Amino acid sequence: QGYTVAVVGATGAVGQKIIEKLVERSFPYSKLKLLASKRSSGKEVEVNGLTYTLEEATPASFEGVDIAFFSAGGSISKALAKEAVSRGAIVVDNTSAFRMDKDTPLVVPEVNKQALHEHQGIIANPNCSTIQMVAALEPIRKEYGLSKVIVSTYQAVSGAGAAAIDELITQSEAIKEQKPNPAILPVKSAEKHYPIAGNVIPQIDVFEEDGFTYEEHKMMNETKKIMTLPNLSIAATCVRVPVVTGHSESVYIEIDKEDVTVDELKQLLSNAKGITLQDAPEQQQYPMPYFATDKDDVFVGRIRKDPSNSNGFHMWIVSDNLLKGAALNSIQIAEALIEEGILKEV
Ligand code: A2P
Ligand code: 11C
Repeated sequence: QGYTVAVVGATGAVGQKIIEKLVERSFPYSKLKLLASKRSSGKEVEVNGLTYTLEEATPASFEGVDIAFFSAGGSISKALAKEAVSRGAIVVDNTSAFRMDKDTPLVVPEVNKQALHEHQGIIANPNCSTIQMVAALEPIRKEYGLSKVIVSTYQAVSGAGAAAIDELITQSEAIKEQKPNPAILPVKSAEKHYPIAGNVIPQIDVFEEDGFTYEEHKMMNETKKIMTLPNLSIAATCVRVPVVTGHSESVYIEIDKEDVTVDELKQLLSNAKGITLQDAPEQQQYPMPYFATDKDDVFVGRIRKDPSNSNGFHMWIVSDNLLKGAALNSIQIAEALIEEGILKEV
């Protein structure tokens, strides 16, 4: 007894983590449908001791599915998510396809679980760099209010998919030959590609008219929507670094309350669910992506008061972009749908 679960993009960097987390967290599934492109159709994968055959994702794949996790790119979600909903499934979509639609809840459960009740069949999982930031900022907003955010990211290549991981590894192994032949980063469809090994690329996703990239717009717009702060002053600079997994963020915030101390912020964050405070400079203790990999929590450290604004604080936020940034948050959304009685009992 349990739910029929589909994973679309089951062979991808995030899809594989979704499968891992379904098993690890004992998600109550009785049937698992692993869907990918035609290229993968017929391949076999083992999950928790059982062998599954990958199928091509088509509208008919969703017959009888209760919950479908989509992580195969925005165009696949646009083509198939509504097909899944029309066949009775609830979709948790990890792409940007529906995030800003007014009828689509955009959810980080510890921030806005109640938004799930408004769903019309699709629930959007936010962008990875947004999730870890709002998870860390929500306890602060709740206690002290939040008026401004300026964030610069240091994002891992796994955010750009399995092929980008291969690109970094291949280039790193051949770094002395200096013939990197970049083909994926910064944006697969863009005219120019740059090496990522030994480099830092200040472009994630495509540029928009105002000079910000789509990734930067995602961070700004999604944060306002999730935190229900439409007038929040927020700006993002998103940067790709040669790290396989784990996004890092330098975040400056301004809060509404006067005279809050660094120790009070630390105390607040150390009690927050899903947050690990790693902030002991005297012991060189601070979050790093190397150590955040394969961990569920969002790690926060380097908390300092701004030298010229007593309402301003700086901090460093790190999390595994494939877990809390993607797969884990998606599963937590599904778990919340069950807890809230939204996903029908089976
Ligand atoms: P496939 O391995 O068959 O190409 P990543 O984000 O790591 O690049 O992974 C992308 C995921 O999206 C993979 O699982 C990939 O499957 C899947 N995918 C790509 N194109 C399609 C498609 N047309 N239909 C369904 N899944 C797709
Ligand atoms: C990256 N944040 O690191 C992106 C990946 O909107 O879900 C996630 C893209 C998205 O490249």
